Amino acid sequence: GGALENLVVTGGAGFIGSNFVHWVAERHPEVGRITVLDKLTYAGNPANLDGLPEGGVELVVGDICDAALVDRLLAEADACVHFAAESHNDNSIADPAPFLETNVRGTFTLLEACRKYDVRFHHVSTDEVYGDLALDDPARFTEETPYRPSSPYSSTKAASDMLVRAWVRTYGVRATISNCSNNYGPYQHVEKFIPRQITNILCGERPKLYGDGLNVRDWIHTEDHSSAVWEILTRGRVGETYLIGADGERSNIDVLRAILECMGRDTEDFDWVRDRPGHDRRYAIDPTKLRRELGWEPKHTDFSEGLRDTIRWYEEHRAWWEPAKQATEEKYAKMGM
Ligand code: NAD
Ligand code: TDX
Repeated sequence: GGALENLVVTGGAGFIGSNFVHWVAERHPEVGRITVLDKLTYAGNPANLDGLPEGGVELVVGDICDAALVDRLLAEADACVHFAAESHNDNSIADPAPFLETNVRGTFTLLEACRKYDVRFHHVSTDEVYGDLALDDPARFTEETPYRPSSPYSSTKAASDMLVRAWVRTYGVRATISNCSNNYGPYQHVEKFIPRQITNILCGERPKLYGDGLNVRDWIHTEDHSSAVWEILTRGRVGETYLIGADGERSNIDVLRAILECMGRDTEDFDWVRDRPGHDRRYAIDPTKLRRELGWEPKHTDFSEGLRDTIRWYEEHRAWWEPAKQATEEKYAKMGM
């Protein structure tokens, strides 16, 4: 395809989107301009975009459901990478409405503008669209696995994936989709599992483990997610779906004990709390297609090292996460979690 002179990144002030903007701005100066479109919900923070190379990145504060704004930004874009979403399962159980709005109607609004201006579109999605696997099932998810989402969050992500596929087939929109496993790394909101436990310990609170703690997540460092999205955006085949994962399956209790150990705490020093309703048991990604077709390889293959660096990042960035901590824990307290 043509040069990427103007890249629009939705949700670029959130966890994965901001990591992606840093990754691109630092490694691909040939991308002339990056326009971040972000509503700055509770999950978005303009500070996530601090420290970027001068001049190349502009933050537009706005909603992906605002058709006039989206039309104006995409009229000038070569490509759009779509990270913006309501992203947290527990919030979707407490109040699903914003998930329908942002994840479904927001994606529809972007697709309509990409259709109008023939903008290359990359849709960032999740492995959760495939539902869950049993702990003893040797299978992993592939691009052929049927959709079977469990939560309000994952069902709205599944719906958005379906819209993208339909816009490709019906209107010839030049789009790709990626479904990635659980990310960890810097700038992740304190509502999510790993940052919540690290910051609980740093606040003198006990970590909180749901259910029996045996649920399995397939962890990938967010920097490896960024490199995979870049490969798909620049070299992937239009109309295709690529699964992104880095062979990082681990039970929640193992991850929690690794955090406790790394922070010099007793590995039993945590609370068991009530389980998430509908809690998916296990996710696992088979990333063969991405590796074979695009030659992608993860760099962060040592989970304990990635976890140690992440713990250090939260230790050194208290001012970044402290303002969100109390409100997050109040939300959890209301849910009994
Ligand atoms: P996040 O919640 O940290 O960030 C989401 C960002 O989107 C925030 O900056 C928020 O302000 C913005 N946003 C929300 N609604 C918006 C709207 N209506 N208009 C404009 N901006 C809006 O989420 P994240 O964890 O960085 O996830 C990013 C994407 O990656 C999501 O699409 C998510 O489904 C997907 N994903 C996440 C993971 C994970 O482990 N976190 C794994 C796979 C896929
Ligand atoms: O305090 C907690 N205790 C706990 O045991 C929290 C917050 C979570 N958990 C468990 C639930 C999950 O089994 O840890 C696991 C991970 O939980 P989350 O961080 O909420 O992630 P998950 O529900 O797996 O979804 C994440 O990965 C897929 C992202 O939030 C999604 O956006 C992404 O699509």
